[in-house]
Amino acid sequence: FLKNGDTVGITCVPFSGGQPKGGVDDGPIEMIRFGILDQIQGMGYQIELSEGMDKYRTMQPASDPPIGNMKNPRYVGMAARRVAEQVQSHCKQGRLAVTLGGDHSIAMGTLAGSSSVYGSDMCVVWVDAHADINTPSSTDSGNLHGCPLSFVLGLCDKDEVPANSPFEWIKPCIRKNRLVYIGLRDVDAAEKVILRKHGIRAFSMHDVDKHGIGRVVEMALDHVNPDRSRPIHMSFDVDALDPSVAPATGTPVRGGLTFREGHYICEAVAETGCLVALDLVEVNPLLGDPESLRQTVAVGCSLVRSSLGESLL
Ligand code: EXY
Ligand code: MN
Ligand code: MN
Ligand code: MN
Repeated sequence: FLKNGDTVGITCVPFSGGQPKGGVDDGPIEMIRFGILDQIQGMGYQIELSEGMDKYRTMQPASDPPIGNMKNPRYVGMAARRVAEQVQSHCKQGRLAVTLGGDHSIAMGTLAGSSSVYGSDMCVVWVDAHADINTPSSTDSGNLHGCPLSFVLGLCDKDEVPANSPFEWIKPCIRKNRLVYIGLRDVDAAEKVILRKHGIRAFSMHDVDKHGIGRVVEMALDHVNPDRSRPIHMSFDVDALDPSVAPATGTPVRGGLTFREGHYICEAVAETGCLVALDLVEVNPLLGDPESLRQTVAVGCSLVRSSLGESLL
């Protein structure tokens, strides 16, 4: 799909309401300071930036008490809805939609937005240490960055998303057999039940060790996109990488992807020519020393460039 002169539509989402740690809302600005916009243009793309990124901070409601276990539900629901509109607008205009987070709760918006244009044939490659598939009732932490997939897959019961819910606007839009995970290693017991019940395919770090990253990516793509003809939305949580590679993130889990394994996934997806949307989330510049920050921001930018085909010859 992607050619020199094509347009990348970039949405910056300085948002941290899906989890308790401040700082992840500065992820996008740090990536911009590091030069991500110039880097993408330097690869030959035009760029279009969604407007009003500051609005994600000012739209926080004055009062936002929990609904059930869910924390900041109105803020998360409203922000994700705006993300959905911005991503949808890029996709409608044929731009590759790149979204820079922010915590991973914003993916309910990115996926709602991209799938509204590409339909239910679109497949999702979710690269993460975590499964992010808790439902409003299964989440122990109440942090909505651990829940985005349950909403877009339509796994929530009616009483979990009633008529006046902040998430009522999210329609089931991703098919269970069009979702595949790579990198999992910290999955809640309730999430394992959900994955098994719905037959959702997941390649954990155990699978990466066993088969190697080349084979894992091939099997993952064969599952969701056997002919390499369907549009792909990749949602890349930087905590999929080992904390030695990406230390500045809110929920690090040891035993993660190496620098090369992470990049290999991006390169292989770029190689399909099917990428239509990319999320790069959970970079938290406040966590750790200046060198951890620089390293994490740098690797985030480099994963974006690889997904846009930088390393293909
Ligand atoms: N499964 C845990 C929870 O639901 O709280 C941890 C979720 C962490 C989510 C990070 C961003 O990927
Ligand atoms: Mn995540
Ligand atoms: Mn994660
Ligand atoms: Mn838990």
